Amino acid sequence: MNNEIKQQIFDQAKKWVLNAGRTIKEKIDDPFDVTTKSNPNDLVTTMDRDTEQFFAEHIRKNYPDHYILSEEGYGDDLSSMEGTIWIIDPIDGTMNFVHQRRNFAISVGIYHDGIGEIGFIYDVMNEVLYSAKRGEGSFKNDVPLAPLKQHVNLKEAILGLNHFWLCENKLVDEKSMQKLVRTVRGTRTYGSAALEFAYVAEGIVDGYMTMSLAPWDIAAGIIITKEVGAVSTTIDGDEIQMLEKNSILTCHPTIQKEIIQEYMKRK
Ligand code: 2AM
Ligand code: CA
Repeated sequence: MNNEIKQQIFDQAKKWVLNAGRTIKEKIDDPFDVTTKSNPNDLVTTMDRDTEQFFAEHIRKNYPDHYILSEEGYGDDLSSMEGTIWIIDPIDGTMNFVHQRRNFAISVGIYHDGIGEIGFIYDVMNEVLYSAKRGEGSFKNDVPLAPLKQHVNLKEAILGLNHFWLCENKLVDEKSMQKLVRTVRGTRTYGSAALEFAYVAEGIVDGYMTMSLAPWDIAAGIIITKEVGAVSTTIDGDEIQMLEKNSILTCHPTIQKEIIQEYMKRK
């Protein structure tokens, strides 16, 4: 993707993200329908669907040769990362949206032939836009984010993770996770994967780990964190496959190996 086209798509996508955010904020106190999807805690609202439809309609009209991979059904059924693909979560953190009316984000990652080129994570209620173009750094409301500091000691790190890691589960040894929680300085659970990625990019959290996320939860976050020097892999240290569900460890590079080797004990 050449720079001129990239800039044009970036400017256009930014306008749509801000517009969609403004609409959500204006309607935040309106009643909306809540239904469940894969499980009783997997929520979707009319706002999720309306926002995704807004993006899909605009993308299809303006970029008919682009593809869409998205959460609520307005996207394409894709089997390859070839071409230009908009990977969209209209509301990441729907549970927060429903219960708290805050701490949710719009997440848009734009990939070209499998390479992450443009990312937006918009914290709607705080009106904070994280953005990145590949090779040009990341920004928070147009102010450049500093590259991550040189070194992080795991003992002084704050990690984003939820409490399921510590419950008995089929994936990892919870005893090993308990040891990790006792080792680090602190843990946080924000409930929006996109915002957790944004906080890693901002350097206010040193890592974020999660057991299973869809492409739209991570697409923008991977681009925005990479630009400041964070690394994203599965919890086994493998490359993320964007068309599948993945476990995720995104963190400062100096703690990545230690977390994987010392604490991610598979069952
Ligand atoms: P969502 O709000 O867009 O569904 C919550 O810990 C994070 O995990 C959110 O980013 C949420 O995204 C994501 N997530 C992905 N799949 C989920 C599921 N099946 N149930 C709940 N949260 C899910
Ligand atoms: Ca969502």
